[in-house]
Amino acid sequence: MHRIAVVPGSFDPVTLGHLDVIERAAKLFDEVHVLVVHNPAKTALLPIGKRVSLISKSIEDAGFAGDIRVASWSVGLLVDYCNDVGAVALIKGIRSQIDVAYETPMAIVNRNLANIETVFLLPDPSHAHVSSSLVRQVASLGGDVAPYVPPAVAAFLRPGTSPDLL
Ligand code: COD
Repeated sequence: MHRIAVVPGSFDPVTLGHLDVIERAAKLFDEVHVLVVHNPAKTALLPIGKRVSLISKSIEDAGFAGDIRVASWSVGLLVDYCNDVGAVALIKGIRSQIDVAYETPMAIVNRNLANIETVFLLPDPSHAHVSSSLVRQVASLGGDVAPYVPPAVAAFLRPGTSPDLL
């Protein structure tokens, strides 16, 4: 059986923690869709299309093995996308008990809605403190985000990058 999993997120921007989870997912599933989803609870830094292109470039640069596709979704439930592409699982990265508490109710609702299982993956501990919101804050104050993000994102967010490009 060809098993498809979806790795959803805001990815605003994609971080080394996200990439770690994407690489682990690609080792477990035959096909992985990295899905950029607008989270209305967060104020966005990058437009969706730019997030998609930065993820694609970062995956290509990292040279991950496996069938990894990047897409975006804004028209309904996450599980609707899963059903559309025939995915059997959602993948969520877990950094701490806070992530477990945030993700568990969504995992149960997604299973009730469409029988889609959620798989929780732990990143390498070196990425456990990394978040997109931290990266957005450091970048907006002119700091260097290179330790937390793939090179393509660091180059894009380097101080001096025109806000018009964002
Ligand atoms: N290491 C490992 N994992 C990480 C790291 C890190 N350093 N940083 C983030 N992650 C994980 C997060 O825990 C999360 O699982 C994922 O990566 C994405 O993180 P973000 O911050 O990019 O994205 P979020 O948290 O804003 O999630 C956006 C979603 C749209 C995925 C989320 O809001 C969601 O699942 N919404 C459900 C929409 C829906 O259909 N609702 C109805 C039923 S619940």
